Amino acid sequence: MAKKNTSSPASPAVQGAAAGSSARDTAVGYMHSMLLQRRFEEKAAEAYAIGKIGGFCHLYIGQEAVSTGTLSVLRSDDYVITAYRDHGLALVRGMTPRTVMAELFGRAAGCSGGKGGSMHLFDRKLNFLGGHGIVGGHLPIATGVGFAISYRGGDQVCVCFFGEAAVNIGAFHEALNMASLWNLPVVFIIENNRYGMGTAIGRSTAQQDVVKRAAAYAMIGTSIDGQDVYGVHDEMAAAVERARKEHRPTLVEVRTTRFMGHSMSDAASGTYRSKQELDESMQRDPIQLLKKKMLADGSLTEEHFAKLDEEAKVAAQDAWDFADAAPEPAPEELFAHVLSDGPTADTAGYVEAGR
Ligand SMILES: Cc1ncc(C[n+]2csc(CCOP(=O)(O)OP(=O)(O)O)c2C)c(N)n1
Ligand SMILES: [Mg+2]
Repeated sequence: MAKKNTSSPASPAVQGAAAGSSARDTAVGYMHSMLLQRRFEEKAAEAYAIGKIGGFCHLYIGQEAVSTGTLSVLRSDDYVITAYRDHGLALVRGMTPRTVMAELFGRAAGCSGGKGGSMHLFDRKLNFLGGHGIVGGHLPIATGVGFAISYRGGDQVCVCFFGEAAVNIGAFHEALNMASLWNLPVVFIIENNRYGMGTAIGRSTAQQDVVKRAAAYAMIGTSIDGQDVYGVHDEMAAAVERARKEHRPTLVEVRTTRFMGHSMSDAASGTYRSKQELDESMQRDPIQLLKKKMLADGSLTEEHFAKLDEEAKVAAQDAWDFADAAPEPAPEELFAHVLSDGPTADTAGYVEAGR
């Protein structure tokens, strides 16, 4: 695989949320994080429209407070796993815009060597375990990660994101049941945007109050507003603490809205949801809600907002330029990473220790 260039003009992590930061720095960090995700994906949409990105491409626009609020409470040795709507989470976890965009463009400098694309973002060093295309398929993996943490006596936590449609998949039941039975440190996060592709939750799910499912697994379940980054942070802090200290999993339902279509191949509204419904949801844009709060409490000015926004746009454009100029994978890469070559320098320790 070609050596990756990971340098980038903007740092994507939720800087301001680090312990000891001032309330203002935390707020600016949240804003930086959400703007970066938004402007990055707007660029990705543009690239998709002119054919620079192929395959599927599911945008996270509208849901940025969920990734920002949740990942701001994690340690770097915790684990993050998600479904295919993964660009925002990858950026907030610390993957560079260049590495993510190169993957979307199918270039060798991408995090998966350009062979995975939008749905398969992965970074072992960041404990970012994907990017999974099969609805609900990664939930048992999260439970397995929780088991591994517990077996080794660690105090890390695994946070697992999935859409509300995944609660109807059998793997949801298996994963939550085992996680609770074995007291595993996993936080299961339902990003409830009320649609699974073009199907409204009312047409697919008998119990629409999805968090009630927690009772079936003797697990604490909470429901929160996903557009308020502070609310997300606070609830996730409690759930992560419960996992880390008490070794108990939690089911958190985060109510949110995707502002775009299910993927780049369908319209944001006009088919399965009305423009009016979408317009009303967009009144609660997480970026605008945070901006309003910060302007009111004096932690932001219009000029500072414009500067942060410009930085995010520059980072997104830089990622595009980098990806566009990057080489495609070499033809022989077709045969690499198909079968295991055995232990590598990265994995040998685990194999030798029989773990
Ligand atoms: C097992 C399985 N069945 C069907 C699909 C096709 N599919 C892809 S996304 C999707 C909808 C999932 O919706 P949800 O879980 O609410 O996540 P969202 O897209 O809203 O983030 C479906 C049915 C799939 N990928 N995997
Ligand atoms: Mg959904």
